[in-house]
Amino acid sequence: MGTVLTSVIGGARIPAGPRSYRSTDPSRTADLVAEVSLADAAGLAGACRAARAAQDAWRDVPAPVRGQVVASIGWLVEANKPALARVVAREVGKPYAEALGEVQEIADTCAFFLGEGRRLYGQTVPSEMPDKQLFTFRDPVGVVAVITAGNFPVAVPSWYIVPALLCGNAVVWKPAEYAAACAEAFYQLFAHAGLPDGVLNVVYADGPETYAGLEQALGEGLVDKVGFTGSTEVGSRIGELCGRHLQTPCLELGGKNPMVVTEDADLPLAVEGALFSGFGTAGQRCTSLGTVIVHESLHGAFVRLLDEAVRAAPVGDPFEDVLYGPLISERFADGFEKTLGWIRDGHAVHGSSGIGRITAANPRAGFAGDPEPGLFYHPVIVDGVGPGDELFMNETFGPIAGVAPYRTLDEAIALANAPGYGLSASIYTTDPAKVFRFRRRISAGMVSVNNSTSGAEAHLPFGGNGRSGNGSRQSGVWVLDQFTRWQSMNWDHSGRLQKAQMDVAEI
Ligand code: UN1
Repeated sequence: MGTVLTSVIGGARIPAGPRSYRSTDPSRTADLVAEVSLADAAGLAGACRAARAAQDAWRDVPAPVRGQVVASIGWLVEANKPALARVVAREVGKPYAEALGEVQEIADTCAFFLGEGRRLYGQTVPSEMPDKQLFTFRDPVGVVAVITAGNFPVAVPSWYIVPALLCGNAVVWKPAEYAAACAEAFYQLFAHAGLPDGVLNVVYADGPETYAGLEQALGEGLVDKVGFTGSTEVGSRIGELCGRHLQTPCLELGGKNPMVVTEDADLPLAVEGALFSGFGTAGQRCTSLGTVIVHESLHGAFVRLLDEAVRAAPVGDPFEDVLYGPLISERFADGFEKTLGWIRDGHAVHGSSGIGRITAANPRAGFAGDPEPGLFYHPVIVDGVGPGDELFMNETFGPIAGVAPYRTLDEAIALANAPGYGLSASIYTTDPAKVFRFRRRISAGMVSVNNSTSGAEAHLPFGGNGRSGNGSRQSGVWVLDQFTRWQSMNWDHSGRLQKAQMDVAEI
């Protein structure tokens, strides 16, 4: 590659610092995709200062005009869809077809918020006094700090950045360093859409420096809203930090997303859904399936069919027609090794010719003889998990799914709620009464009926409860409440001093 990517602050590249990160291709880890210079805490705080300076003018740009900028971003993304998807598939190992879908999600988000520029409605509200009018206005919060993971390296950032900009905020974005090439390609498209300098800043940094920089920026009053997508552990630290500064961040954290299969379900459809939700994207979505909770009458047949489907699923080169590719980076592979360590004796393990890294007989097409096998893992089904197991209770982020049998629907719902996450949940059933009981009693921000736990559309509220977040919702009109604050105004044109609660009009 030769060049080292550096952070963009106030429209200018900052000089490369002493520390850097090498982002490699997870399909062949010897191949460098991007080398990125890591900023320190002061760099992140400096970016927040630049954002603060730029926001003043950006907030005055009329919202419909900001909407036009968002529209331009959407067109640029559409026009560069294959190129951006290739970077995503290469750097984080996502199958190319899924990577195209991910890029489409940015364009969809832009299409939605283009219209919102002309609809950033306030209200006119009647007053209790005559000749007095009340109004509400949405105002930008100011500077938004966005910290994102690399499993959706371009779509998830767009869920924050596009509406934040549309609402008149300036943004400091800290992408995952192991998805730096994706971040750079994404930034280039935004930069060509006519954003003024400093309105979107990109800071490449590692976790500890990001936390320290955020602490400094919050202390100096340079950040007004934090948006974070990542692990529950880091999210709770960020939540604590924001709380000290009286801020409520937007937190989109882990999931242990259950799928309940009732006795009347369409079994092949449920198996197909479990295959996609559990093993698609190598299980590396926050919405990926955690545990399938199957009625005891179908349990044996379900495990057999899922096992067959998983064994038949192609795993390998993300540019081939595969169900999933490698894990995203060494860090994700290390995390998954830990998960595999949780599988204790006493559980029936199905799913493939082995547990762990795929080395011999590597299924990647066209890479034969490659000395570096890549971060490919066998799919694993663990039957008979329950609330006593780490695997049942915690997010795994890898190609693994647990299975637990149940007798009554209420028992299934209790099992589904037991891990205490609350992002997405799915039920396969043909009985509407079960659908509505499940919907009411499950703790989940998103419920699917006869569909995968993953695959939310870009204009529905996205977010979770419990260990999955702090109740904030992204996407659609709901996210406007994250990136704007309501201001009320009363205007008295009576020519007298009318006092609220004291001068109520008589009839
Ligand atoms: C995530 O993994 O952080 O619903 C987001 C889905 C995707 C987004 C997942 N549209 O599966």
